[in-house]
Amino acid sequence: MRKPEPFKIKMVEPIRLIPREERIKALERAGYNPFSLRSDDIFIDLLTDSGTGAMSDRQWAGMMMGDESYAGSRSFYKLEAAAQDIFGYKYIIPAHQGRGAEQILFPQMIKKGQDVLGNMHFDTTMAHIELAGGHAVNLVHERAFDTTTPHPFKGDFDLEKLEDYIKTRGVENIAFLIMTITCNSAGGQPVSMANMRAVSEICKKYGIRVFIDAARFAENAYFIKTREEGYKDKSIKEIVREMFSYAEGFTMSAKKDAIVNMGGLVGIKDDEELYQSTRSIVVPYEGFPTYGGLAGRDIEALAVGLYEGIDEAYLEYRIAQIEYLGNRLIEGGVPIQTPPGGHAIFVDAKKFLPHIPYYQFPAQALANALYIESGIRAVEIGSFLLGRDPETGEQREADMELMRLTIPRRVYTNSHMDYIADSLIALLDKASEIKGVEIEYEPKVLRHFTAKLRPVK
Ligand code: P71
Repeated sequence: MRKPEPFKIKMVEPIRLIPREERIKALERAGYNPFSLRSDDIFIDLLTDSGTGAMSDRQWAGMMMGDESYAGSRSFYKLEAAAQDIFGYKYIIPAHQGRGAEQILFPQMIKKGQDVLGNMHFDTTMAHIELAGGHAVNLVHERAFDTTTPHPFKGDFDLEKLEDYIKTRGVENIAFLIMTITCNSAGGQPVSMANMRAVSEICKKYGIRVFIDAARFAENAYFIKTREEGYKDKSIKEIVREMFSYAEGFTMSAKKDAIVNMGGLVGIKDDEELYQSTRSIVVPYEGFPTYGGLAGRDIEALAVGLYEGIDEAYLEYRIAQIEYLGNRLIEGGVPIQTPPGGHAIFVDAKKFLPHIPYYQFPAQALANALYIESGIRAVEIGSFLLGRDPETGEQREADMELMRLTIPRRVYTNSHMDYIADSLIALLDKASEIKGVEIEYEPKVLRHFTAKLRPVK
């Protein structure tokens, strides 16, 4: 029997589906880029799971207890104790969000021209690596790109590729390695404990430092518990502790698995020198090291949210909801990355719209069609997001053209999931009428946020 949500609803936020004619106009005004839509024009918002979760009554109560002291805030010490307890790291520094954490840690560790190895870097992470003069190298296993064949850990590194790369490129040209758990860009796919352990052993052998991009660490831990041999009787906390034992530090967007609307963290296991230098860099960029760009009340909510995010009953509900949507889509014949990921369903737009080439951004075209069809906002994770080669200016072709249906935490019910599935299944019949899009205007860095597009004639 399927279990219901492990919470009841205390407050609601009305949403409204505006008429189709208005949706057509709203999308035109937005330059055919869902990022530029106004939220009032959206019925169900699946742009991101980042900062869009619903906080609990306990988190809201915590907000009232926030200590707004500029330095030495009581709320900071509560957060520090929670993070030390969960991750087993000595040093914790708050930041305003994930990219704030990246911005204070990465430039210290990258020399110009060095590579940063990863399974698959997320776009803001890649941008911060490139801004610091480095190159982001993806070493995820090939099977991640085959959306139709399921595998329990599609976020895994290809260990052979990793070791070959280190040998040919030379250790001196590698700044560090970062494991993104779960692997967002591959479809919210988890990395197995065995893979994390092996990556860490390879890096130890060559003297390469290992970090974690911890945005969705709790969802990754739940997948290890339910899919990997030897972990079913371990608690989520025990699994998290082991995962983090394979790295020496992490950056974390707390807007995902810690279920807050704003926040981030840097964690450092025991390297006092790195901690001291990070503490001094955080001051000019984010603020005093006990608040890191956050209000005291945000820090209280984060301290509570870290524990709620690793609660097993919550994680069971969370992963089951994504799976429910995924299974409905599979039954309806919609091509998706299989198995369903931890935070989103990734629709394979190359398969959904085989007539649209990568340079006309099939997943963007599909997201636009879905908005017109039913007021749902999804997001493109493909060539449009990947952007141009910084050296040649050529449009890069992504390995996958995906449309992400990202599910906010504790926000929508399964009847919303049914509406999403019905809408996309209905679009299958109209797929051949959907046209590609081309760029009218684009900024240089992270263009997908503000670019303007138009449908191809
Ligand atoms: C996501 C986001 C947030 C986002 C980014 C771009 C467009 C729309 C929404 C952010 C991540 C992430 C990983 C693995 C670091 C960040 C940056 N993801 N690592 O997936 O997924 O964190 O947003 O707090 O700065 O929608 P930040």
